Amino acid sequence: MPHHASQKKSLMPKSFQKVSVVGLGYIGLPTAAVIASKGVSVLGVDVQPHVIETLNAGDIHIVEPDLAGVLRAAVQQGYFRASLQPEPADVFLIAVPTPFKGDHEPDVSFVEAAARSIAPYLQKGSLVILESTSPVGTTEKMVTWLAQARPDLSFPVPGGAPADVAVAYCPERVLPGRVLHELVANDRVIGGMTSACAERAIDFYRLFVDGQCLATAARTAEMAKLTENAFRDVNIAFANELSLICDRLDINVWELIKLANHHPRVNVLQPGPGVGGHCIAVDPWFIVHSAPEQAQLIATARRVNDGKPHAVMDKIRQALGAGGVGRSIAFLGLAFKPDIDDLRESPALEIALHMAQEHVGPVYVAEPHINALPASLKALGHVRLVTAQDAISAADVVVLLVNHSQFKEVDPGTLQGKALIDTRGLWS
Ligand code: SAJ
Repeated sequence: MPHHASQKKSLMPKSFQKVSVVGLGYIGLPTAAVIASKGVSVLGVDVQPHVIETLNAGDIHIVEPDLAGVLRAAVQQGYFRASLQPEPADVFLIAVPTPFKGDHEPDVSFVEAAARSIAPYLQKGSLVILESTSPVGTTEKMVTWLAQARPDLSFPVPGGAPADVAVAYCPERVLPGRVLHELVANDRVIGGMTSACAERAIDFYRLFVDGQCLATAARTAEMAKLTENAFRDVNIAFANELSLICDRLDINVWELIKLANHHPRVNVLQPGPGVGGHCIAVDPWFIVHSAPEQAQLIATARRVNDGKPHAVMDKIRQALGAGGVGRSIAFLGLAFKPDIDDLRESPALEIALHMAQEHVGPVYVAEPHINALPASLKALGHVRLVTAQDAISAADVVVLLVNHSQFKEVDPGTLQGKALIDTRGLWS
């Protein structure tokens, strides 16, 4: 280990000298890299061999500004290493996916598998932190799984006595595209199984967080994360519903919102083609699933936002008209939000794919952040990935799905005579 590295290490509290991050995705990997950049020895654990190989070679498998440099430095200086197998550590931080299955039922099986995989390596004094967005009660379940696997150790119960292992829930709050900055700058909600667990976890987060660390109970912290994303979802649903109402009443929704937002206590968000990504369109269902009778508004907001792509598709069908067979469509943008390359759970992709499946005429797609069409679109045969200008020139109907900065530079003159559906208000 280089000389300056061991100097840094000596500044670390003794109890946090080795950290294991389980799950090296959009949250786990940046978190592991930032902790390693502080001179702490980090082992990243993941179930995918190609992820382990990529990271140990000093490369990254996800797109996030500035992450590549931080990770590469950590690997070169010997502070970060990836493995398929957990090892003993002082802190275990779990950041695995929590999707939903079937009828929006949360699937915490990855959390269970991660907890069982680290259980053999726990010892007196270990700290286990869950960061995955989880239904309320998951941290308590995790304690049960750990305790089953390790009857030789004591684990905390809410309000109970001190235990051998400390357990806390600490949700991530970072915005894709700004992760490295927000990981350090954002305030953190830190929910301990007991207040001693919360204090221990706060000592740990202090290693790399500049924002406030706010102590609470694990259940409250679980709900806080779900609340934040449900709040945004409900507010976007309000904007999306307004856009439908304004279509019916022949009012420009963008102008309307701008005007309403001049009120000192009104801040309406922006309508769009629907809500995408892997958080806001998923997490509110965790609340609905745990309290279906009470969570009426949250469930309705989800349905409003999930319904928006269908309303956009109806508009496209109308614009194509009865003689739509030979007409051409341009879709501008496939990502789930502006200026990123992430197509996961993207309403733009959903709309482009559905329409391309039912439309026999030419379909042009402009998405400046990708080099090749997703397989689902490519397989159709009549869809081409082109520049925005080429797509507009070739199309009868132009559908703007994502407000990428690049699309702002489109010459409005080239839109003349085209049927225009602007789902983001970029040209309205
Ligand atoms: N959207 C609109 N109108 C708006 C704002 C957003 O239609 O006015 C759409 C976007 O286009 C996108 C979707 O909503 O399709 C979600 O985008 P986003 O930027 O609101 O959020 P995410 O999914 O990138 O990140 C969110 C953030 N949560 C909140 O802002 C409350 C982030 O802080 C979380 O860490 C992240 O979810 C997460 O991982 O949970």
